[in-house]
Amino acid sequence: MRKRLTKWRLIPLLAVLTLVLAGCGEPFLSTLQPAGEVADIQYDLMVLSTLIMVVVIAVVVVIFIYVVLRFRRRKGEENNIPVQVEGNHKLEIIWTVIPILLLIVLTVPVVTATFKLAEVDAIEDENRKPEEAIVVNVKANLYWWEFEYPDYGIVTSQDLIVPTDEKVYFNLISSDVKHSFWIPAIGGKMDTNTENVNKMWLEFDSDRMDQVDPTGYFYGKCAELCGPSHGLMDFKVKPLPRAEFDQWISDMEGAKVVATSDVAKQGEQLFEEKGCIACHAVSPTDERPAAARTAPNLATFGERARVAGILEHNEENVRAWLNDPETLKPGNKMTGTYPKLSDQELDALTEYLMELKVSNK
Ligand code: HEC
Ligand SMILES: [Cu+2]
Repeated sequence: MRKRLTKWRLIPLLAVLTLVLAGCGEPFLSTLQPAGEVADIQYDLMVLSTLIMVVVIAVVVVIFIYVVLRFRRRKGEENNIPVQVEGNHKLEIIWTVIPILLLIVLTVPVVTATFKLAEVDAIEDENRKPEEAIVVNVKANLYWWEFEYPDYGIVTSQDLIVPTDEKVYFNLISSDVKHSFWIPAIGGKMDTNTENVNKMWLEFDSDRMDQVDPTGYFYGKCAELCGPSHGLMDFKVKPLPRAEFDQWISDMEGAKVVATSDVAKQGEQLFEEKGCIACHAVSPTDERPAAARTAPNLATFGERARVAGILEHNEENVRAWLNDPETLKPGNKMTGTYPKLSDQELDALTEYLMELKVSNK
């Protein structure tokens, strides 16, 4: 009786685990709720392989239980030696052929999908029309992301903006160590390396754009352990219908950010005096080569989903970040590169940064 009770004690533990794991199922961050063609293909492969595994395990367990019960030592038969079998052709053929068949069932769709997902010739295609299939150069850095649109000569960071219902092609590189580009609900992941360019495509299905979070974003992640703040290396993805995307592109192309209020003007001046401008561009048409762009482009900072990819986007958090980035993101590359800021300087810089927007003007 006691023993039985001990076993029941596991139930609350399992219940808590269920609750906690249920939190992993947000539709803007879940591989199990695909929202595009690539994610669909990857999801189907997962379901297929899981099904095969479950069937194999079930069959093995059933046979195992049957054998244990059927051939157990019975009372009064302790000294019986059962028939000793050495080799059985029929059985051996069966348990060799079945795995081969299962592997074929698994291989055909996997290989087909692999080739399909690797179709990126369009990136090099001279006749490619950017208005039909866009290319984004992704540069991963400790611990932030840059997105360059080479067709339009514009650069942004942390928030990836893409059109829906068409293939979006990605060139992936890293500026320091190996990272990995992953948008769980849309597809991936693929490594970003320093020594070569990896290529992939994704598609954002407009029918499933209701899966975004309340502010209109899917969540992206670094999926390769890269340092102490790897878990904080997030980015956000906003899919827009083509017309709105085109509008965003033309806003970006024509963006001329000017500080309006006096405090913001002061902030703008501090931005130069404190050396922020040496790392951060504030114009989306940043013409420096990729290697020279060592910090997030801040042209759209005022309309970002997050501060530094992780904090809720409000003035308090901008201040907190500028005051002490190290506590918020250990090991980041901004810590200690500028003198300690006074309260008044923090206010001015925050006001200036929050005014950096390209749309609605
Ligand atoms: C040595 C280069 C460097 C200097 C100087 C620098 N930063 Fe940064 N900054 C970075 C890097 C790198 C990041 C990305 C950190 C991360 O997320 O890991 C960053 C992140 C930020 C962010 C968050 C960006 C986002 O998209 O959410 C803001 C805001 C910012 N810096 C403002 C400033 C201001 C204001 C100054 C001047 C007082 C400054 N930075 C000085 C390199 C620099
Ligand atoms: Cu990482």
